[in-house]
Amino acid sequence: MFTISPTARLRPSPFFDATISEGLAAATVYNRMIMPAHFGDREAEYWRLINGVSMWDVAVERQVQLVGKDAGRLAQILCPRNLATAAVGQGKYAPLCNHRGMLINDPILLKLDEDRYWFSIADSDIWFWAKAIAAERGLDVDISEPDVSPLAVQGPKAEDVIASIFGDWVRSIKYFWFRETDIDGIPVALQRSGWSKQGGFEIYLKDASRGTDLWNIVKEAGKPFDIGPGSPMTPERTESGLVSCGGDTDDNTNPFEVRLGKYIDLDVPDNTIGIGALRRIAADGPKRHQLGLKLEGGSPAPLDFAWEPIYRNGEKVGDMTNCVWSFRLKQNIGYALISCDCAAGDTVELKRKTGIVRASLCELPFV
Ligand code: THG
Repeated sequence: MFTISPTARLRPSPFFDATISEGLAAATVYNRMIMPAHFGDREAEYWRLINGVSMWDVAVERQVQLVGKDAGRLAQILCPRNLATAAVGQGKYAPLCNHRGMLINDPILLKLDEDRYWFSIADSDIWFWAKAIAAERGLDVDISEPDVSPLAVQGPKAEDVIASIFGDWVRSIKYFWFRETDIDGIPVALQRSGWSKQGGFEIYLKDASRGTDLWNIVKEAGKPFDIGPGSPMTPERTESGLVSCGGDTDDNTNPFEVRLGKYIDLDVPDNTIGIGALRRIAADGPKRHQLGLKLEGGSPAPLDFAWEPIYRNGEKVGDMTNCVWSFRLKQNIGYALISCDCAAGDTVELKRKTGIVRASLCELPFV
């Protein structure tokens, strides 16, 4: 259809050459980097994730590193989840909000040391934000982007592939915990994590010059398990109820509306950004919530670039923020960000480009 023109502003991943060799067929842009989207057969890539093992270039999950005496203080100022209990070697899902209590990113926070952290970020410029807040608050912390690029290995056979590379000790790594290690002289951090509910690991490459080497090590170790290239998989993440921050959320979406309230601790210190607003929002009670949508009609019709309005009895009640063909449910499914007056079981109407489509609301996850 078209190609993306290279420019120095658009940083390639260390795995870029490898993904081109694998036959990259489509890409998107995320954190001002190119992110592989698929390799030509979405359905085969989907079933490989569900039944086997898939490897994904997710270097776009860029790291914002905090180092120094006040690194932990800054992490807590940025994040309205209580981080006091995080241990060295532990990762935590750590939604970030602005001063209005609206979501701006949903990183995983890795605590590498008492005074060293990485925010592994979703698609927004948290390094600007972190630097500005640290300067305004006069904190003793250095903020940088380290040479770190995650490679995800996901699916029910991922653990066997990772164990065959690193050893059986990886089997006892707990969810979101990680260890720094190396393989063939390539420095990495290995974490049990990844943006799917099929299980797996992420290998954080710590030397960008070794991207193709690491890709080939995983590819070779995965051969007995029929590994193949893939990417963060919209059908699977939708079936599984994972949130895409910036996709399912906008500038006016708070964490309680998209099922992230369990990661917000209202008793974090008063200097945490957005906590005052979040306490008010929690006290007022939710106005909107996130539900699943099951669309009538058989043909695959994904959401393209924008949210689509949802109506009930002629009145706009919310937006469909995501819509994709589910290979397991064999229907179009999506997410509704919708008035709390609407509940699972209700029928609504979508005004789509193709015309009016009826849909029923359900609880998430679908599977
Ligand atoms: N891996 C790494 N960094 C990332 C992502 C990733 N940064 C951006 C983006 N993805 C962050 N978003 C999420 C969202 C959800 C989860 C992981 C990353 C997730 N959630 C589980 C759930 O919702 O069920 C568990 C969360 C919990 O209970 O702690 O896994 O993929 N490196």
